[in-house]
Amino acid sequence: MGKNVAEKLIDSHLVEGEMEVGEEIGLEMDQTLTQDATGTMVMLEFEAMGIPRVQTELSAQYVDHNLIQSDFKNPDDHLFLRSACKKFGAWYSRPGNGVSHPVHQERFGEPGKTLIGSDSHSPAAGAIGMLAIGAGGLDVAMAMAGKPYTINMPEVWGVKLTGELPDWVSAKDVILTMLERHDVDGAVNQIIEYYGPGLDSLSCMDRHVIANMGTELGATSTVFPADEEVRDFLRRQGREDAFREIRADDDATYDEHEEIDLSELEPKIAKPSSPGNVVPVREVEGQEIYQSYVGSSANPGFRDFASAAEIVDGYQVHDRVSFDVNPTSRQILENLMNTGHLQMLTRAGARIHQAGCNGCIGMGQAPATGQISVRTVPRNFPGRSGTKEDAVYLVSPETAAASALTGEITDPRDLADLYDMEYPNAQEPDEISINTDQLVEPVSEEEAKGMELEKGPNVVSLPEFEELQDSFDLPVLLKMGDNISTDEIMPAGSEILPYRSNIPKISEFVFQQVDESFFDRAMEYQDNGFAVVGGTNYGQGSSREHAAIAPRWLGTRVKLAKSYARIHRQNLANFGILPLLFKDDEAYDRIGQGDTLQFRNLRDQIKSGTDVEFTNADTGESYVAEHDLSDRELKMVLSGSQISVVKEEFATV
Ligand code: MIC
Repeated sequence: MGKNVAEKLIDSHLVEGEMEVGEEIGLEMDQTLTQDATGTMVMLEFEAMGIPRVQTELSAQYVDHNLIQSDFKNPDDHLFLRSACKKFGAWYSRPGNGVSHPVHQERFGEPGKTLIGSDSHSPAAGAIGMLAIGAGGLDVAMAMAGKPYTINMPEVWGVKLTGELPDWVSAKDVILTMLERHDVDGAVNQIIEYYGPGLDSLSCMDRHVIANMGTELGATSTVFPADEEVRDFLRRQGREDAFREIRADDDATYDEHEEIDLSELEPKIAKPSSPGNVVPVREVEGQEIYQSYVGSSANPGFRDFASAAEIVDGYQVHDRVSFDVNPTSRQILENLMNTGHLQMLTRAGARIHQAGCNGCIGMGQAPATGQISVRTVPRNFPGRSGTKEDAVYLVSPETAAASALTGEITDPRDLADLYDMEYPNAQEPDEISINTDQLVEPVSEEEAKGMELEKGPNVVSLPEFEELQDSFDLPVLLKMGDNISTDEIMPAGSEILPYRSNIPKISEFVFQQVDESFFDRAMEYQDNGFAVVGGTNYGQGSSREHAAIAPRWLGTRVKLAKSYARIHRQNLANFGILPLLFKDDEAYDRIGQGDTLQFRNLRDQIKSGTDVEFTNADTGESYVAEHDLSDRELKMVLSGSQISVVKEEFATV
């Protein structure tokens, strides 16, 4: 039987298990991607494993998140990462060189290869026919050590694209349409594969937009075929040699199927505060905005900036609007300079920031209180912008630029009437300027011998976690609803991100968005432990393992939820928190914040089956929850963390 692209990629890297939907499979990982906000922890974990050099074909470390240097913390981390790259044999992309996902696609992406990244948007590389998966840092450290990455074999969901996008509508509107149809958990345990004639009009960076935000649908990954467009992309990057055609066989089938006629799409917008809260721009137009933001890994292409530039060219943005432009990379900045687009932006009033993630993760550029910010970024979870009462709307660059001009949410199609403007349809030039100067090559193993890791005072070693106890009385310290994101569990922002290398310190901010008293309450129970309750899709969003490590350090032993987001569930297991599932909604309804849950004989219960019985000491009721841990995951939970398991394994080699 014929294979689709996802199946071909999986098959060629399968080292454990069978390609049966739901079965645990092990995949060999050719490449790893780490960024600074998660990478410091990855390097500390890699160090803890005691392996001298990375075992992958290629590992690259980017510094793109923690760029503001308001004191020693972020620069300490940068130097630590530089030294770790030299010692362990990874590429180092210097601060200001650009956002990991697009830079990786341009410089190192290779059709047919696998990539695991400690950033949830790593699937963006699926744009050029790679199988790229986001994961927690520890899983990436394991891949750097040459270990296969384990997932449950996902379903493959084929999305056939037909037609061509109308003027003023672009790739962001395609993925927002998917989110409008399927919401933030619509593709859990699925790989989305786009195919069909509609692909011809989507460049590789357009595909990157769609693959990047497949994460917002909860997908394990997104893939596109490696076709002539991919060859051309690699040629422009001076790397045509890396091209290899990968297409679905003619008789390939999909587990799920869907069709999008691109010519029927219109500008879309995701309202606060969920990427799934999508409506046509028309429905919310006319509302006054404070900020228009262009950039991030969700709209990283030359065309995204050039389109915005051509829209504002010759005009001034509205005097109320902060028009923040975050170039993707030094290379794109250089190309925008060469073509004159940068000047169009600056003349129109754009505030040009250094190449990086910046405000996308609240590292600067926070909006004014309660004011609308339209952004081309991938997510708008509450408070992520750095402003607690924020109102972030996700849009295409066209909608962002149109709104910057008018000072209100504007459907870009109206520019034709309002400004007598033709659709710019900007495209990347055929010959581009290539700049690799800020990518530092790994040094040889010989040279790396004797090199030391440069650990400033901000880099604190990982705490050790004790094994799972057999009996617990755990108070429910917090009960939450559905779709709680990792931004709510472990917030980002310029104040908190610099503590990513310091678990005890960053733990002070856990659940700060949800309940400001959480940290103080948690400290009372740190030794005896506590439980936390959530609804469906618990832990959606980022791959940050800090959303598991910090709650664990505070004393979380058990989480109970209706369902978990894939990466967060794995991070919980990696750090010894037992992720239990409610068997029915009634138990969720009957457990209240403050109740004490009594677990007895817990180790035996989880070893001998999937059911876990426990009692509510306050009501006397008993419930049965379940776990879906594999034997491998069970070991981690029982021994307190995956690190203990790995240490034991390496000690016996
Ligand atoms: C994000 O977009 O949420 C982040 C910041 O890139 C995260 C990684 C992190 O928390 O460091 C992600 O997507 O995984």
